[in-house]
Amino acid sequence: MKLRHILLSALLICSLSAAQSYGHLGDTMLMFQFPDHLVPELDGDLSDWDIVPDYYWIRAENMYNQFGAPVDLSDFNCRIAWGYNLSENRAYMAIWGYDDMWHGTEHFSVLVDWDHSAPQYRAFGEGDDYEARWINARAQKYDTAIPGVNPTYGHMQVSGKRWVAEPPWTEWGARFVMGAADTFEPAEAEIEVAFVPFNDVHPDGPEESIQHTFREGDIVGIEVNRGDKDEDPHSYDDAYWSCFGGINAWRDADQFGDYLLAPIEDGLPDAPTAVQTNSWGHIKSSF
Ligand SMILES: [Ca+2]
Ligand SMILES: [Ca+2]
Ligand SMILES: [Ca+2]
Ligand SMILES: [Ca+2]
Repeated sequence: MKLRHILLSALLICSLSAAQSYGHLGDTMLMFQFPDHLVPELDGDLSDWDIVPDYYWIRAENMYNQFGAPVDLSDFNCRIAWGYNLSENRAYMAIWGYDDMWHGTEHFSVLVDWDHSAPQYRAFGEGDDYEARWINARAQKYDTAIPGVNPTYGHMQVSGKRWVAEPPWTEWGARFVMGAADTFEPAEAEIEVAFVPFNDVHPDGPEESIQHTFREGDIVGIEVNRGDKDEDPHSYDDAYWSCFGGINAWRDADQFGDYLLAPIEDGLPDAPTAVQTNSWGHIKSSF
């Protein structure tokens, strides 16, 4: 009994110190709970996100620029929301974005740590074998680029763990509402992605990996970054926008923000709109 007491005390101290060292940044945001009949269709049309209240969205004017340029919504503008569905155990993300000069090397980096566990998840400096096993394993960096004038440019990828960015583990739809990538002209786009959450992504595939299970009230770690390079495709110039402003979030998951998995909102519609007839259930049945 005494030993058990000592072990429990040690466990509590460990978990408390882990919570302190892995604590995330900024105010806790909410992740919208989609009821089964309102899960969004992944078609790059965000009208099915109109039911998500304002306070779920992060907007460009509240984002952080790591290179110091002031907010100028005519230079870069966006809004980002997250949701989840318990039956499908999927996370959903919506991005609306505008850039006055959108070209082929600009993409959104979507960083997730579902069990809030990983201080470092990439670029370990421990050799190729270690990197192959652990890069993007305990947290993930998804890079999302919409097909542009050059259609081969569009992609959804996770470095070193290609399978997890492919269906059925990641599904996405995106479209340019105005303009196109690669043109260096003004463009406006909408992106929707659904993620199967993992706590450990193994290089050999889903059978060797560990899925995460969403529960209402849990907290997950998330960051979204988007560099605005404008004239110079090789440089971020003076703008690298992020939702929470953590330095090196591309490598360190303790630099993410927190999202709380919210309960279902009151007053949602009883039935989906016509546009939502082709959602996850249909997509999944094809695998
Ligand atoms: Ca949609
Ligand atoms: Ca710009
Ligand atoms: Ca994790
Ligand atoms: Ca740009």
